[in-house]
Amino acid sequence: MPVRTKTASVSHEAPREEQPVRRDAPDELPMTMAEEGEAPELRTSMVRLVQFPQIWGMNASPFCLKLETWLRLAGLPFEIRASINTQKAPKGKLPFIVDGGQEIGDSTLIIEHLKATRGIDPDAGLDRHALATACAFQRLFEDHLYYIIAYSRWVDPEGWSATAPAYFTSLPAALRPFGKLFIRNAIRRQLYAQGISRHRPDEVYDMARRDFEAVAAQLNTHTFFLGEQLTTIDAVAYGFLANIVKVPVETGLKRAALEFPELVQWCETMEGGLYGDP
Ligand SMILES: N[C@@H](CCC(=O)N[C@@H](CS)C(=O)NCC(=O)O)C(=O)O
Repeated sequence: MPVRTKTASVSHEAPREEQPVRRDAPDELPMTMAEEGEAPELRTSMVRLVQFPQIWGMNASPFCLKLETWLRLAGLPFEIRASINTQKAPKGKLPFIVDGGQEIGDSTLIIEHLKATRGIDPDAGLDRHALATACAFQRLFEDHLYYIIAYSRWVDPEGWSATAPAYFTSLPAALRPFGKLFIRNAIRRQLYAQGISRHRPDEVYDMARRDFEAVAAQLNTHTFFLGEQLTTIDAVAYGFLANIVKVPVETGLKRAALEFPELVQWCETMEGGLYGDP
C-alpha cells in the first residue's frame, strides 16, 4: 500500500512498469562473467528467509528485521521460515537465506548477493558521499547501537522483566528457568567482553542518545535517510530503531529514543509503507 509522506510516496509494490529491471550491461554484472562477455541469467527463484520467530508482534532481531525490510523495499518475492536453530545457519547466526539450494548467511552479504543475482539495487543512484554516509550510519546501528539494545534487554533489570517472559515460550516449561539463566549469562559474558556492560546504565543510555541525535539530524534533512528515495540504509535503520521504539522494553534506551519524535514518526512511515495492508 503506497504511503504518502511529507514530500514523497513509498511503496514496496512497484507499479508494473517499475518491476525489477533485468540489467544486461556487462559492467553491472559480476566481473568474471562480464570478462567472458556473457550476461549471466538473473535468478528468479523464490528466496527463503530463515529468521527468528516474531516476538511482540514483530521480528525482535534487528538483523532479521533489517533483511526482511530490505526484501520488501526491493520488491523481491520471499517466503519466511521461522527458526531458533542458529546451529543450522551457515555462519551460526540468523538471518540466513536459502536461494536455489544455496545457503547464505549475514544480512549484508545476503543483500550484496541479491543485488548481484536479481539485478536490483536501491542504492544504484547514490554518489560517493551518500554511500560514505550510509556506511558510517550502518556501523552506528550494527556495531554500536546493537550492543546497547542487547544490554537493555538482557542486562538491565528493567528490560529483563520484559525479555524473560517473552523470549522462552518455545522451550518446554520445565526447561525454561535453566534456559533463561544459561542464555542470559552467556549474553552477559559477551557484552562484558565487548565492553558495553562495563559502563553504568546512565552512561550506556547517554551513548545511545548521541546515536539518536545523529540519526535525527540526518533524518531532519530528508524524508528518508539519504533523500526522497528508500535505500538500503533505511532498511538497516528500521531493523534497529523499530526494535527500540516499537517494543515493550521500557528502559532508559527507549526513553532516550522517545525524546526524538521524528524517529518515531519515521518508523511509522516505514511500517505503514512496507508492512501495511496490501
Ligand atoms: N552480522 C550478522 C549478525 C547477525 C546476528 O547477530 N544475529 C543474532 C540475532 S540479532 C543472532 O543470530 N544471535 C544468536 C547467536 O549469536 O547465537 C548479520 O548481519 O546477519
